[in-house]
Amino acid sequence: MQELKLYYMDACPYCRKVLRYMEANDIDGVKLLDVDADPKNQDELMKFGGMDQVPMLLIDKKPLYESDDIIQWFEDSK
Ligand SMILES: N[C@@H](CCC(=O)N[C@@H](CS)C(=O)NCC(=O)O)C(=O)O
Repeated sequence: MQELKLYYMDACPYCRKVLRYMEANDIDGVKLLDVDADPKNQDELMKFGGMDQVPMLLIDKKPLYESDDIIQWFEDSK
């Protein structure tokens, strides 16, 4: 089973789009990490992704940016 973590911010419309998609499609098993709520999450975003942009889905320590690509990845994983 893959380890999945979504780095996001509440105020980010692209993040909300991904979160809405996940809710509508009953996708669970993804750890949600708010980068504004905890500086540790922001540090991890930079450590694993290298780019200060959310949303970022970390798939077994591999970063995937771009909300549309993240949604497509979930679609392909169905
Ligand atoms: N095209 C990207 C846009 C993501 C984006 O612009 N995210 C903003 C927050 S809403 C961000 O992280 N901005 C910080 C930055 O670009 O440095 C997507 O669809 O995921």
